[in-house]
Amino acid sequence: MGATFIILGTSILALLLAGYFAQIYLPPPKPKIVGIDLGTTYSCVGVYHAVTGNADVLEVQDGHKCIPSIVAFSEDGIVVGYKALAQADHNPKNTLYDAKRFIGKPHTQIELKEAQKQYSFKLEADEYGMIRYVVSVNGTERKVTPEEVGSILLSTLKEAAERNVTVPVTKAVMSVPAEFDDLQRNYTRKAANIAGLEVFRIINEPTAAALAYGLHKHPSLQTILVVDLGGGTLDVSLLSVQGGMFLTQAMAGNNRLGGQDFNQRLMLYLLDIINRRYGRDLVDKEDLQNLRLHVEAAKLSLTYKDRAEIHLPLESFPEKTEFKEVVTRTKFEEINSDLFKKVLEPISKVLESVELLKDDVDEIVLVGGSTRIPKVREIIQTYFNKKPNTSIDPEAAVAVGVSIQAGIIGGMWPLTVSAVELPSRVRKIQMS
Ligand SMILES: *[C@@H]1O[C@H](CO)[C@@H](O)[C@H](O)[C@H]1NC(C)=O
Ligand SMILES: *[C@@H]1O[C@H](CO)[C@@H](O)[C@H](O)[C@H]1NC(C)=O
Ligand SMILES: *[C@@H]1O[C@H](CO)[C@@H](O)[C@H](O)[C@H]1NC(C)=O
Ligand SMILES: CC(=O)N[C@H]1CO[C@H](CO)[C@@H](O)[C@@H]1O
Repeated sequence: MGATFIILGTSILALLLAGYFAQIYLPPPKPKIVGIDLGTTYSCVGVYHAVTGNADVLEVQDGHKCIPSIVAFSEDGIVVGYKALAQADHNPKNTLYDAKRFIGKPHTQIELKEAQKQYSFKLEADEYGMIRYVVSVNGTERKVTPEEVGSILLSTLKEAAERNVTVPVTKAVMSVPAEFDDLQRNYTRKAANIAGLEVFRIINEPTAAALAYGLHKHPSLQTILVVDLGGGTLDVSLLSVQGGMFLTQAMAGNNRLGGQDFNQRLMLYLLDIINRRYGRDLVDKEDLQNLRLHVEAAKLSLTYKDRAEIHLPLESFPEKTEFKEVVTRTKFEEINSDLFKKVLEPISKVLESVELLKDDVDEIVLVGGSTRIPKVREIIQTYFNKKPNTSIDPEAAVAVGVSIQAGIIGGMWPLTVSAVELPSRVRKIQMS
């Protein structure tokens, strides 16, 4: 026994020393596996750097780190991300998005009809209820599966990673929503395979967010609440973590609450002012689109400023009326106050469903662009009487976490066991 221990001890020491000298004398190893967050609205790729100990989210397109999850079929070929977004207005029928909502998910005819109402592209279902987009380019019709759309996005991310690490990238760890079932996970894997990527592991997005904050390293049992408020959906997950083992305890959400709704409130507020000021409704499509862009910009700047000025010409009004209005943060919060409060509903629901109290939550992790809104943070902080974890850009947190997991699995992180997710059978509670 004793001898075995000694031999083991020496070999670990030798391993450590080898690692130590390797770090000093060898060039840093190339990341072997990339981390990919294939999101509903944005997609990102990251790598873990053993030397700096950081996970970097990589630049994908024209200085942008994450790209919109949009693929368009056009007369110029297939365009992706910001390029697809730029041509969307002129090619709405062939500009495809929301593939993550359809991937690996059978739809009934009624569900298909409901979904079709929301989109300007054409959808159909195959004999198993699997969704396909129907595009028509260069005079020919073509059917495109959600996993093909995913694979085109993944190819773009793969190429960006290859530009960065300057070696071929063929292996990935990916994140998916916690509520994805086996079929949705399999189709996500299929999308990666089409793009020439082998998926080493699929982890849940809330787990990835917790990993980004290093919460897997805490020695004792931790209860972590992950709040993900994006463009159109709110997802709340309660996780238990101990010794790198993650268990999803409860999930709740609202798939009709997010940044778009806050924009819509501001839009209606401004349209009302326009109506009262000029005595007529703004109905011109281009003016409305222009106002929408200004609303989004105003919302973003109200995150770090007290007031935002909206200033745009209304081309459809006599003599190109110059519309000017100052929106204060207080006003923005007032017109959205009922929506902001709704963020707490799924939070209290998950706590209730596992009979935990607010004080039982050790860490709160915020994910998704809309959690940058100061009032949203304040409401969550007041509810728990505890500061949420926000030091990582909430839009990159999942990508950072999935890249850390990729780094661990790729052996970039010696002597650290990778995070393991225990199978969980909890169902997500939908709020409305
Ligand atoms: C449409 O035709 C053009 C010209 O032949 C070609 O470059 C483009 O790739 C085609 N578009 C698609 C989506 O196949
Ligand atoms: C790779 O990405 C990192 C993080 O964005 C950046 O600092 C680095 O310069 C990139 N390297 C190359 C070769 O593009
Ligand atoms: C998913 O893929 C795995 C491995 O290929 C397979 O064992 C499993 O049956 C698949 N599940 C579903 C629901 O398709
Ligand atoms: C408010 C805050 O930053 N809380 C925690 C965030 O996560 C780290 C762990 O990485 C904790 O140490 C912080 O206290």
